[in-house]
Amino acid sequence: MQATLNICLNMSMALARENPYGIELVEHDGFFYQPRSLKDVMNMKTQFKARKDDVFVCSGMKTGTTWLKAIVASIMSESKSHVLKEKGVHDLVYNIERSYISRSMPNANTSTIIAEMPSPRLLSTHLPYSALPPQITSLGCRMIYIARNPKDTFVSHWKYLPALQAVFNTETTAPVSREVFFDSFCNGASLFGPFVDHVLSFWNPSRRQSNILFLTYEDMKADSLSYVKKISDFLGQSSLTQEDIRYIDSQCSFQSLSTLDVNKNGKTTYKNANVNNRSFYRKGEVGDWKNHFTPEMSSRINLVVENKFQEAGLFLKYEL
Ligand code: PAP
Repeated sequence: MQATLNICLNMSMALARENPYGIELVEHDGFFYQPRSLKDVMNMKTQFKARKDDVFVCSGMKTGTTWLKAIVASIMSESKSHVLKEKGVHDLVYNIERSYISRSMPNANTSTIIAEMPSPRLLSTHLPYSALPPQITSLGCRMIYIARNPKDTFVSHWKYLPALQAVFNTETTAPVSREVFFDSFCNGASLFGPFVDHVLSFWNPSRRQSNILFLTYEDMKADSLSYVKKISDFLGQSSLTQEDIRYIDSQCSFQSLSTLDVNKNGKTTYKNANVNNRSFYRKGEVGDWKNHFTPEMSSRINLVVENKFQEAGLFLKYEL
């Protein structure tokens, strides 16, 4: 088994290349990973032991993960949103594909910590559906997926790139131009991309499986209160009062989260000690792409997404 894994990794590494995207990427089973993460992903895929009552926050990069994690953590916590004041949300809802807490703590193994968590565990992943450990799907664990207008996702991703380069300790320090990064993004070569395929990897099963709740950032921004209620029902927390729902909604707003001391001054430990929590809070708006896109960029993304989403019956409510 280990020999097969090594051969696979060696073959994949051979395909790795320094991407204009600014970090090294490698393609595996139709999706792009950072080579070092791919090793974590493949190990985790065979070793992860799911529990039926696990809850997963699922997303591509920069689509609203932080917000959704805050809502899920608040709903599932007895103290409601109080936990948000103590830790950054990425330390409340652990990502399963990273095998260690941080490079400065190589012995703090995420898989051990996750294995010892009490149930129900709140976990997260940026992996596409097809790359999830098979037990997660066979046990029917609850998954909440958040999709976002690819144009705003692109802008958020581009702005986050320096932090991402720090996470991966990349050798590439040269700034990446917006045009080059955009080209790479549209061609599908972005972390956990192609972004369209990532969205569809969850959208398609969500149409037939009640254990997957498919949400969009734009719908949530338009009526966050209803979505907090919807998420709490999905998580079986129907006993929350209207007052609880209102409180959680307000505590998880961009304004509220981004001004908490832990998010202004704290660091996320599970990723890398270099990641400031504030890097997860930039603008938190719908439509910021209009401040950054040329008409050509807008048309190009429309071409990439429109047909594929419509063919899949996915009609997202955002401006193309
Ligand atoms: P990740 O992939 O690194 O986990 P993720 O949380 O998915 O990032 O996305 C970050 C985006 O969510 C940022 O968008 P922006 O760059 O367009 O501003 C961030 O500001 C936004 N965000 C974070 N918290 C909230 C929130 N409470 N409400 C709305 N948007 C939020």
